[in-house]
Amino acid sequence: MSDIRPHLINGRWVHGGEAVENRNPSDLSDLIGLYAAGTADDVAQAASAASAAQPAWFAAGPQARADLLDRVAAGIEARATEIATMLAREEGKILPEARAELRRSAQIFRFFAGEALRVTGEALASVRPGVDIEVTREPVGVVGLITPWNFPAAIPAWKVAPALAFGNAVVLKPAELVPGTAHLLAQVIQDAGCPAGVFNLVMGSGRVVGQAIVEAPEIAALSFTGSVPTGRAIAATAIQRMKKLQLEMGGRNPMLVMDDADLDQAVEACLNGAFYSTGQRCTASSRLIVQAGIHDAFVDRLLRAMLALRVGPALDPASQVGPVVSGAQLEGNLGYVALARAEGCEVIGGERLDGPAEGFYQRPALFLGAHNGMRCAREEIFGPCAAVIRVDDFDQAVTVANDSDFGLSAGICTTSLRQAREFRRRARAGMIMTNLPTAGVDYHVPFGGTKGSSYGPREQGRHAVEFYTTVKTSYCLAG
Ligand code: TXE
Repeated sequence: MSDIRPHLINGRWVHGGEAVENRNPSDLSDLIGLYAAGTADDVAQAASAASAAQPAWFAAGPQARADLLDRVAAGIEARATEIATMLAREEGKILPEARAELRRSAQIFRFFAGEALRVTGEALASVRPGVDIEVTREPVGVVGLITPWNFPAAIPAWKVAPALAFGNAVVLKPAELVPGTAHLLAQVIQDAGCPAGVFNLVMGSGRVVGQAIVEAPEIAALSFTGSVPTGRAIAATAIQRMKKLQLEMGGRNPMLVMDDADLDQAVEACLNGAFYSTGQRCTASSRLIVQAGIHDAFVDRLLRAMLALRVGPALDPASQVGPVVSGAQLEGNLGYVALARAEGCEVIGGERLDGPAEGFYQRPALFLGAHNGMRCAREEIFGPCAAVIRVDDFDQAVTVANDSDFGLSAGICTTSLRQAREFRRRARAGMIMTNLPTAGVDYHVPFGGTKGSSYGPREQGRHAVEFYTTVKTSYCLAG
């Protein structure tokens, strides 16, 4: 029982009855640990503790909140190697990527430490003489945070940090596959002196713990990152309960490679965007829309670079691409590889690979000769697979790019200022990249998309205040 990593509820480490195994996708014989699987009762306790703690946390003022977030940032930095190793071990991301994610998580906490001090309001004269009006921001109360497995540190960080900065209390549920990183993050937050009940961690399944968070009456707002079907299901329940919502879901992000692109730059951007982090990024460049004149040279170069990528264990310094996160995800990816063939693509790569130990290794894949009507080019795969779509000109490229249910990130490789500018205006996506991979964003600016990719206010940067606060308008007749 004591070997089971506990939840953090009301400032205490709480052991649950059930436990789930956390296994390393690079080596299935490596049992990382047993983690408590929460119940609806655990969530009820966490939500009620959060609700009791939240008013004092807001009243403590912005300096106390800024100081805590600063100490959390320092705590993450102090334990960065330990947490990054856990992240690489449980998610399969190679260690340099895991380290970069931890660095970014600390930066996010520091950024929001500053933002705690920068919440602004407005003062206006009323249309009625002698009356003053003040518009101020207040916390929404208790927020429920439901996070995915692909950024086990950074996504919890970019939800927890603004929530706490603006005076909310939190119940966090990490994805089932990656409780270890969240558990270490919870230790850091606890060790930094977070008041009891202000931050709560309940681990476990989406069906039980996630559902209970969505339904808990004390929880006023929900921020979710994950798949489209889960996002839709959460939204349906949350709307019935009038909860504030922020959903970040999938992408099938287009990357245009125009005839005038710098070939080296385009190959590097597409290699990174499509295959780094094993393609498991919602911003991955998974539709490569390539103009006819550069198509063959580009595909030839990209294929050679792709086939040279070293797929291997996350903690092996020689690895450039880690394993797929889970058996179910690998099965899904292999299914899309077979589908791409059945739909008429020439598929290079994509097969399951043997590693030094039993794990979920897959060679990156390109689906050549794809068109935008194919399922293998339209649906989110979330693995190291990219479809290559040949187009004649810029207008066709933009039309194909925008013909998607998603609209998260969109990129263009071109040396033409006119085309780059035109693309920025016409692309229907929340984030536009010129001569850069569609993935890889800064932490101090808004993150989010259009259409099926996102719902509700943007995450990150100064825009995060929209979701994590509510506005109060006060009228005062003096004297
Ligand atoms: O996601 P889920 P999964 C996509 C990607 C991937 C697919 C499945 O295509 O192949 O989703 O991944 C919790 N009520 N993305 O199954 O199920 C769940 O426990 C409340 C894209 O991991 O959406 C986890 O914490 N919560 C994505 C979180 O929701 C529920 C990143 C996400 O899980 C719940 C990850 C419920 N009923 C996957 N059911 C991105 N856009 O970055 C599940 N959860």
